[in-house]
Amino acid sequence: MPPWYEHDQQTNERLSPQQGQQRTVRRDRTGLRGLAVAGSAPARARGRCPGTCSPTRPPAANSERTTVIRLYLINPRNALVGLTDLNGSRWNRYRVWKPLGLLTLAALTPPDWDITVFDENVRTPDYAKLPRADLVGVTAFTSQANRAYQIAAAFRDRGVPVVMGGIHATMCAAEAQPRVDAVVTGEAEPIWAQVLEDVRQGALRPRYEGAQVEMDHVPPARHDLLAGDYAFGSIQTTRGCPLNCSFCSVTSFNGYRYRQRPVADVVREFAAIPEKLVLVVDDNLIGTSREHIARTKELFRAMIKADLRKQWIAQVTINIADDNELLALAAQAGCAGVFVGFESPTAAGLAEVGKKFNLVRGRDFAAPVRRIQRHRILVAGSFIMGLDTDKPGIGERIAETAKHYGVDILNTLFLTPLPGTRLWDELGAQGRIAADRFPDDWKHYTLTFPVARYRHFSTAGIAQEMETCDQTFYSLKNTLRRVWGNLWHRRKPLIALVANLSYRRNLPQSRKNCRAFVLSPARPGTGSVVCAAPKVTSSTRGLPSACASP
Ligand code: B12
Ligand code: SF4
Repeated sequence: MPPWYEHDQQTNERLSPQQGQQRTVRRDRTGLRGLAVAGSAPARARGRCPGTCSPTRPPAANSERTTVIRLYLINPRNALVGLTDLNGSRWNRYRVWKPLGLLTLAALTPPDWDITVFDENVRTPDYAKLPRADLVGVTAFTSQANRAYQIAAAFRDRGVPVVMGGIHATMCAAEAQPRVDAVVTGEAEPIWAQVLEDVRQGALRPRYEGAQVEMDHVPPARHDLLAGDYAFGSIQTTRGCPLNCSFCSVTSFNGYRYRQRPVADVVREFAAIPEKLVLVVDDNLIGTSREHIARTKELFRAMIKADLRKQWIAQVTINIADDNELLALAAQAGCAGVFVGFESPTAAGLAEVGKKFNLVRGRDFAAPVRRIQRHRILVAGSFIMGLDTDKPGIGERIAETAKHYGVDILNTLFLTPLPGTRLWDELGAQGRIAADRFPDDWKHYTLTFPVARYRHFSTAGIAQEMETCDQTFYSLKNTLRRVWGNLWHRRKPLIALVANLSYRRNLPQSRKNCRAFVLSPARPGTGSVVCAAPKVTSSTRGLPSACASP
């Protein structure tokens, strides 16, 4: 045991086996509660290493004991969820989702850490009034990066070390590095315990690299930590995707190999989720090969046997419609809806984004959509607008195609170069990333702003196409017709109604934001690129898929 750790005489409690130490926290010389960290603000003020060199040890003198090591895990608010105005409408409870990454991180944290998870999409606390934390962990999608940096700065100013992880920190580690005390890249399962141990030792390093884990190493998330504010709980049953579509970061983050959690683990965790509605966050729940589908059936059978009494929604490939037994099992296991990424109404568009799976089948998706719906499962369709092959009129075309397919909900998003994707590299090389004042512009990377230079559209032109698409699909007449259809076929009419109404309700604000973006001053195009995707490590396996990501 390092000399600056002492026995907790108050409780005489032993730490978890993983940790094998006592629950103690030092006070540093400034009297601030918290552990000294290389590169943290007070450490720098005392002339220590700025955080890029080897670990710094805290002084042993003046140690004091307390019984709690306090960890705050924070999901920064993002503009997109901000749109949903939680207080404005109860329906919007259905549009905020638990940050599963943080709940997983919490599950990986030894029990002697006192964990609080803050989801700013629900409410933002006054951090200054909270008890002082010993460590802050912040996550971020790219669109949340600015807010994540603000949070980090506020805590670091008060001498609290901040660790950042998740997709943005992984793809833009060089950008994040100077703004936090430590960056954790990739999946955190193999490395988080080490980070915490280093914090205890006052020896936090600036960079930790996670790795793609076998799925029996993924612990059940701490669903107990965020309860009450959400309509949906969430769970993950697989990671990875073999396809690497041009616009998507899943393959560069989670790898090509489709990894499935043991069925028993999933069923046990499902049962522990307090909410009746659950989002299965997998990028493709059913997978693409025969083996994947056999495992999914096994999972559904186990869920039915466990009598979970949950309704859940998930992202799947359209091939779910090819297997009637799979559909029947899904419905019996509680499937209320599926997200399917159709991506483009044209074959050329599918080829452009690399969605070969949809293309190879080269079919009209109306019949498969109907087959899914016959099992009283809702279908949400996702399309991308702004492909090089898209021509003026694309807004109307997407809306009409979605109507023809008969989807219950439509989500159309602008083609957006997310860091770490092939699209990012391609558009970057062609000088076509228009919103590139980073990190400030990351707030526009919600896929709801036209941040690129589109081949056949001006920025205003493509924004207009999006308005046309939304107004056509979500016109009052079309919405009522859809919801009436749901009611008539007894296909989750309440969920369909809530989803359609909350989409409609948020459209004006969305439109306003988009117009403001279009009218903002011309962007100089600095091209300051500090993001690079990590190398994908697993080998390619399986067929291309067709999920709804992002
Ligand atoms: C569920 C999901 C959502 C949910 C969000 C739920 C939530 N509150 O988190 C919803 C539907 C709301 C959503 C919305 C969007 N999403 Co989304 N989403 C996902 C999805 C499918 C799963 C995320 C998840 O829960 N994974 C499971 C957990 C366990 O994994 P994880 O979060 O990666 O966490 C692990 C590590 O990253 C790490 N980690 C994470 N945080 C931290 C923090 C610290 C301190 C440390 C040490 C480690 C660490 O530890 C965890 C365990 O290994 C991912 C794809 C994917 N496979 O990840 C896309 C994904 C994250 N989404 C994406 C996008 C683009 C969006 C949208 C912009 C799209 C849109 N307009 O609809 C919005 C933006 C929302 C926003 N916040 O700004 C992109 C993000 C790319 C990027 N660079 O930002 C992804 C990667 C999909 C893609 N195709 O590229 N999404
Ligand atoms: S969009 Fe879906 S199919 Fe394509 S790479 Fe991403 S997760 Fe895989």
